[in-house]
Amino acid sequence: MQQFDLTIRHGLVASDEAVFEADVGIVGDRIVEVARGLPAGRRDIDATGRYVLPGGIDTHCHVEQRSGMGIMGADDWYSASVAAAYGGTTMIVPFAAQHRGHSLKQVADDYAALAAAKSVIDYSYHLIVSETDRQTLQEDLVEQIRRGITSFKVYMTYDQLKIDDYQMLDVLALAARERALVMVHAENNDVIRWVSQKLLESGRTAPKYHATSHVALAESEATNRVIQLSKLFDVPVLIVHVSAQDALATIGAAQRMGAQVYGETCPHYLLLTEDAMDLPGVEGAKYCCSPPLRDANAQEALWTALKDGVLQTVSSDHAPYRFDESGKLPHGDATTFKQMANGMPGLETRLPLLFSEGVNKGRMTLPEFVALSATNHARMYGIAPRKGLVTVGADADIAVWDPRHEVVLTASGLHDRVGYTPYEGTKVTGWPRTVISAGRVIVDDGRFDAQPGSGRFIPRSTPLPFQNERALSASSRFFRGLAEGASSEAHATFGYTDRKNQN
Ligand code: DUC
Ligand code: ZN
Ligand code: ZN
Repeated sequence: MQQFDLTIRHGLVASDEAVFEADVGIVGDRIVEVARGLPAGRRDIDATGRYVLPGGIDTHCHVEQRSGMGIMGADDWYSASVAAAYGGTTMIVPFAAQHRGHSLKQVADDYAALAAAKSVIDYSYHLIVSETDRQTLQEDLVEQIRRGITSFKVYMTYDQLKIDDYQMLDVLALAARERALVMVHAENNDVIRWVSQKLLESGRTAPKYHATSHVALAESEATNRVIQLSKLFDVPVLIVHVSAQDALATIGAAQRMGAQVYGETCPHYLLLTEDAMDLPGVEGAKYCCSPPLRDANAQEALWTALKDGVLQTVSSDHAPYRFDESGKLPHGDATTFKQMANGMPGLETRLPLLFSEGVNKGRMTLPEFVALSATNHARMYGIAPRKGLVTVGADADIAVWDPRHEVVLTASGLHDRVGYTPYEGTKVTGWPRTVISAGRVIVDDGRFDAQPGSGRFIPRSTPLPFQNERALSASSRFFRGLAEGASSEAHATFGYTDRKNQN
């Protein structure tokens, strides 16, 4: 019988479909057996009374990245990956962000070097694309996609990052050709700009006006617009950080009509409301994110959308801005809602909150938790089958959860460098007590053991939405061809002629 380097025995293993009693045998960085009655390995973990789950994958977090406003987050690849690991996450996929005028290739190369030097867990990254010139799209982006960076984010808002509809069409056509997943920050820039300007002119500067300016219809309008644009090429899009009912309804309706649209939400939209921003002074800035927190009805709709499959992933959108002049408050107490860095920390708390509020409160099953925290991320972003399930052949990325362990969340008890948590004093039930990354036990009952740079870059393959080949309509073949500058004869072979397209 095979000698294992590591075994996890007597626990309940869960996949995205089932929960079953099994032991897990690991050799090197891989899972080599999942079966009952395995002998103890060189190291043996007793998982009696515990859940043995795939390590979480966080496909939306901001690490060592400058925001559109130019504000640097407090976490680097080391602190972010340590915090992620403590919270049961064994792979992160943050963003290499292109700011205007910068070379996408240079941005990606610089970011790769930072990650390689510091991450303690496996990683990849997406790109943020803010330029749509030929070099960016046809050269640099294509090169990155081919080396395994198969997703990128674009913004429909923020003057410094946003692309317009014309640019969006270039991006979507490129994504269709290269089979890369476009992640969209969908909010209508002009609605936000107009409302913000009027609020500021009338002296309404407090944090709570952030929510007023990012009104829900700005989100649903942009969500609808990018879905419609994606239909020109029949290309998948994923709407990140969905916060409100209208946007959800738009996504659900488009899915029912056959559009390839996917969605993500985050714990803060499920658990906090905009009331948190209405605190004395600028305290509410801690809860300022975009899109903003909404209300209890939105929360209910989001929980339902996770159950119904309208949304596929729950990510942290960890945005590590400190509550001081380096982050949230560039002008101290005089900072207006328009000047505050957008976003809140959440890498370490993402899974404990989802487990406690989701599984333990009966809002989702354990397999649903596994899907939303790991398996769906792996599939959507081309990391499956290597990661996202406790299964033979997969990387040994595993979190052993004690479903009854209680923790009161405090900033000082967490491992990021943000200095505050939006969940200060919140009690969660259920915690990942042992965390294994590629066969290494890196968190063991509060003790951490991994060196900076020990995480590995994971090249990603084609995202799942592109693997479900489906026949393209004549129209989308025509417009895909048009994007490539195909001749009118070629168009005719697509079965959709120039004449048909004249109106
Ligand atoms: N979008 C994000 O994805 N994160 C933080 C702020 C934002 O606008
Ligand atoms: Zn965003
Ligand atoms: Zn984000």
